[in-house]
Amino acid sequence: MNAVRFVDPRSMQHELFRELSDMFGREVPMYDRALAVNASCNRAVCDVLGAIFPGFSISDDLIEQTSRERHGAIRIGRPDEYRWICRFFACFAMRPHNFYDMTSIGAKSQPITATAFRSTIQPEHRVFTSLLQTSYFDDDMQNRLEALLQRREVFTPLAKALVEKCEQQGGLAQADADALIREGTEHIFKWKGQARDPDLYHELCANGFKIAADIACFTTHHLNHLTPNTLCIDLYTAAMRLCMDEIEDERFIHLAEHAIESMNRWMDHHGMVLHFKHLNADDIRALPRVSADQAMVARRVSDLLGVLKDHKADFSTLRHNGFKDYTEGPDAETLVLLRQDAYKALSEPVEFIRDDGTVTTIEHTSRFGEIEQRYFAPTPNGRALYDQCLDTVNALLAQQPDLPKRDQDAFERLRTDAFSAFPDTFEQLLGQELVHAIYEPTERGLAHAGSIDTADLGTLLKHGFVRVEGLRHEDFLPVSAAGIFASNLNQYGTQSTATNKTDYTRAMLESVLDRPIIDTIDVYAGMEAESILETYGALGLLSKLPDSQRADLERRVAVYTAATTDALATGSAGSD
Ligand code: OOG
Ligand code: NI
Repeated sequence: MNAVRFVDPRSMQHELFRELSDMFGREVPMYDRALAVNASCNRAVCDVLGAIFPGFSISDDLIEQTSRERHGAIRIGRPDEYRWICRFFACFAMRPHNFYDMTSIGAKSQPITATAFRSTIQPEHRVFTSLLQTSYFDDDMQNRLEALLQRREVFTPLAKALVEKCEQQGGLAQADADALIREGTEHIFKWKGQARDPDLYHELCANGFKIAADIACFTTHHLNHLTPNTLCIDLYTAAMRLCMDEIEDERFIHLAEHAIESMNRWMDHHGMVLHFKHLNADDIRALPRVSADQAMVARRVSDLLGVLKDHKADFSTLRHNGFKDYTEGPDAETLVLLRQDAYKALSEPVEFIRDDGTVTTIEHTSRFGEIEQRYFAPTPNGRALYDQCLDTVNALLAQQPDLPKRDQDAFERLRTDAFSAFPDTFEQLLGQELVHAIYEPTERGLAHAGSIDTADLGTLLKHGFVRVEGLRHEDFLPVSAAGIFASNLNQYGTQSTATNKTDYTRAMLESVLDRPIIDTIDVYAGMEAESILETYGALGLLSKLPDSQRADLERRVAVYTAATTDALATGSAGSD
């Protein structure tokens, strides 16, 4: 039998995202303009990094690769559609990670539960995928929503056949892979600008359920944002505000210099390895580190301003609804999780077709322009500390909700104070067990293998027998996602109108998916434990490890292995 060559599912994934990005650029010109601004800002950041780390240089192509790493989001209406989307992503080696319950987060609640599809190991792309929970509504509304959703068919017979073929064969040949990606860009994720039932639409919006209107009244799922990666989010947001005519040159220069000075304070070799996953970590570690010279920073900012003026001309013809008031996440020097910002959802005309064939055009807002910068993955302790600091910020903000808009600098000071419980450097974060990392033996360690007399990781690091690299946070945050929903819908949150309230659980979403959802706490902890055991093994130190510690590490590896292999076993296509 002739073996068919299957395309590597990870290259299919990159291709899918490249195509989605092109599609989104054609659909939303603001997105393309924002990508250009991001590229110019990332170039400026890399030039400054070249001065801080003499010898560091990076080509425009590599910057483009680093900037490309993205996530997107779609909102799905029916459980059967949700299962199809899960099977679709499995063809691209993307599996459900984490359960996000938006139904019970206080004032920000939405009738949504969600998961994110991504690769488990070294993920580059993710799609936050929501499912509308119709049981959140009273019986009458539930029936109307379900009846309307029942009338659409987003997955074409071709898309279904290709997904099934991929599952049966264990992969797809090039022509089939291309065809499946085309199904994505031409149907599943495409904005058609068409919807049904304007009366239901108005009723849902008037009652605060814009999110349900955005899902149920449309004939496809439409991608609502695609988020590129910035190397300095504060620089990017200042640049976007300038291009969108929200701030003057002077203010841009102030914000940009401030952003770069901040980066100059915290960016060390660990931060560099974290931000440049495409580069060789050893090459980065070998670079010297000096401090940025202020005059050089000022010159680079002034050059960037010149470039941005050209971009600004391209923005002048575009309608938009402004930039979000503040960046979600921790302050700029708390190096955990992620920070996100966005230009707000655009108002776009949608043709609503009534059953009698008459057409009404309504301005709908759902597609927005997000950006993100990712940091270290927190341990459960780190996450708890983050939640505590964020609660403090939110309590203070509740007393003066207009602060970020009125006085951005004062808001940033407030947030920096609230997050001061976090230490400043990766090494301190690691020392306090607030972030996850992976370890490996060094050449020096291997040369001493067998004669090392301590199994204490801190001491091994100090003696240069072991090196450590922080794990990047690869997921979302329920609270930040809720912030994104709220600001883009211009509606804060909703309450369930059902007579009998449902408790939405992860098991319920798993049964919709017909496969387990991977809990990434297990993944980060498991990767860390595995690297520690391998390091001890290579250094001949396993026997020096106290029994209880070894058992704990082995348990973490077992949980991680079980979670990831389970997810692979159920549903066959693709692999990491
Ligand atoms: C998803 C919002 C979640 C994020 O970055 O937190 C998200 C949506 O608006 O559909 O993408
Ligand atoms: Ni997002």
